[in-house]
Amino acid sequence: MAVFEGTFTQTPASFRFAIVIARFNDLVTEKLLSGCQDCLKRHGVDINPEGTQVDYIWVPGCFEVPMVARQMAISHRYHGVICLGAVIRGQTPHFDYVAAETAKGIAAAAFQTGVPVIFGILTADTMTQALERAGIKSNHGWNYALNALEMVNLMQQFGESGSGNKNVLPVSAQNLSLQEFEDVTEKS
Ligand code: INI
Repeated sequence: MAVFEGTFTQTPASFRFAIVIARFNDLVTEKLLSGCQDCLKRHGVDINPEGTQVDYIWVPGCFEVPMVARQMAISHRYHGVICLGAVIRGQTPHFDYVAAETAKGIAAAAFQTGVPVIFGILTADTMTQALERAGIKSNHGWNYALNALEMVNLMQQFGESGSGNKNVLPVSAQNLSLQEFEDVTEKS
């Protein structure tokens, strides 16, 4: 038998990430993004949006994150997808609906596609609490990037030997609908 675990030091330059960021509460989400980029960069990932390793996709709010994250995962252009957002409790039950749907949707995107989709959504009672976790005390964005590096490395270990992550299909099989994706992965 064996022990499998992801490492953080062997992220090939061929690995690609999508970062999906919610604009809502962008005072917080921009800081999460900075932390996330800092971690990726210090692990050797080229974070330049003009480069080949990271694409950035902005959406209105957390509720829209899962739909786009799933689409990015289905496209199979990426080894990992990082979702960043902040849901802050207000005076109404709105928080609960947004937070719950975002969590469920992100989990479904990963589960349906086999691509690591990181839940980088802060939930906080107040803006102060959120800011404390987005750079004032620590920056959870940094940890979300680390989680992504660990997961892409781990999934790589389950890939076919020599061909990298079997979940990342060749260019010819990219941009598929979920049904097309399932057909291709069943055959591969
Ligand atoms: N979106 C967030 O990202 N965070 C929140 O705290 C939030 N609250 O509380 O309302 C929020 N709402 C917007 C939502 O994500 C959608 O963008 C909107 O409902 C349109 O679908």
